[in-house]
Amino acid sequence: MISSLTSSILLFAAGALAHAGHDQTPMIAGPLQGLWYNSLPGDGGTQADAVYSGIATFARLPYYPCLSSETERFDIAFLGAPFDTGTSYRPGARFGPSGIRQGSRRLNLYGGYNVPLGANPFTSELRILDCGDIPVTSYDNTWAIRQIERGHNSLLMRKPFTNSDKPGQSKAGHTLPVSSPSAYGPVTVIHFDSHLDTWKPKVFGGEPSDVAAINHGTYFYHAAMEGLLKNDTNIHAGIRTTLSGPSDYENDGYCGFEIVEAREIDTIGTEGIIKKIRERVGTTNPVYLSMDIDTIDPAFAPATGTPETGGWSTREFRTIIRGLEGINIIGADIVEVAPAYDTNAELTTMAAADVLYEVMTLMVKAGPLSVPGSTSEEL
Ligand SMILES: *[C@@H]1O[C@H](CO)[C@@H](O)[C@H](O)[C@H]1NC(C)=O
Ligand SMILES: [Mn+2]
Repeated sequence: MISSLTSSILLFAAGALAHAGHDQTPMIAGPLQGLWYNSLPGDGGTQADAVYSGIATFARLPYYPCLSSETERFDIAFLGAPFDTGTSYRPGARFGPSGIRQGSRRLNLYGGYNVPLGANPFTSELRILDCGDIPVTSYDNTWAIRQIERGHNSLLMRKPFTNSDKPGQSKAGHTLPVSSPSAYGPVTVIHFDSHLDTWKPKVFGGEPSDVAAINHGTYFYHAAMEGLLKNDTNIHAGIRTTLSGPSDYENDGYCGFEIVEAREIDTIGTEGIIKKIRERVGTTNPVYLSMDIDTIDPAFAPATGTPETGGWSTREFRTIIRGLEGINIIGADIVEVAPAYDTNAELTTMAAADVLYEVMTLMVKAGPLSVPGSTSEEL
């Protein structure tokens, strides 16, 4: 067989060699076990080649296009929503899901054990899938939000794989609180971002139409007005945006949020920030964790829609996320990763993947979710 000795992609037609009459080519039967050489426990159980080869799923987890079947079950699902037509500055986050998958390749290079959290999220009993992406139109934001909402609901309503009397958990887009009345009733939100995202539409240039009023700076305002957030339990952290004026902060409080400024890390450190968040959200409220990659300083994560200098390092952000252990996290997202602005070294997509790895480890350690309205425990 002819093949280049550098990286290449070949196109095969099945049976091509047989038809060409290469009788001397030895036939290899079975699943070609002899070619596989990497079978680390953290490798998703289905792949056995190098982490840099093969088709990218999140952390090389098994892929199933979950929206193609209403019955496919999981315990934790990764689901992309490639969408960037509600953005105010740099577009490009439609490539975020595929970029983060690429940035996640080496997560289980050595097996995936998370040292500071003392757990391996890849070797638990839970069924963890990459469910692919929701099909999202780039031509009509109203339709796009409907697609994202339906995609989320389809996954959220499924019975989990491990324990079928309990609801699933999903990682999805920033839009979950705005678009889906939660299966849990009003939720508590921990929002990591340099921006408030509770802006009234008029502040954020969204006055011309109802469609313009719903954008990446106003969705939490709409979520609060729709009663999707549990007032006085929500918190932003990493904030360092400029404002239209001090009234933006008043409106933010009206929307039910407390604010932790990015610069507070200089005085209270990561521990102080973790303490503030934990005190605000408690351990019993169902918590939705929404993370904008622009929480991290552009020195570490430049590829984002609205970069703001003066942010946390990737290390500091990961430490803060790990500090959320014990909080009742029911879902999480990471948004605003726009890989076209990244460095060749994939700084931003790696940072996003690593942050999700911390959240995934927290979810695995927490085990299956408790059920809203069920026999056990509070909510
Ligand atoms: C949320 O709580 C704050 C503080 O108690 C209050 O000022 C605000 O009006 C409440 N917001 C809503 C939408 O009820
Ligand atoms: Mn932001």
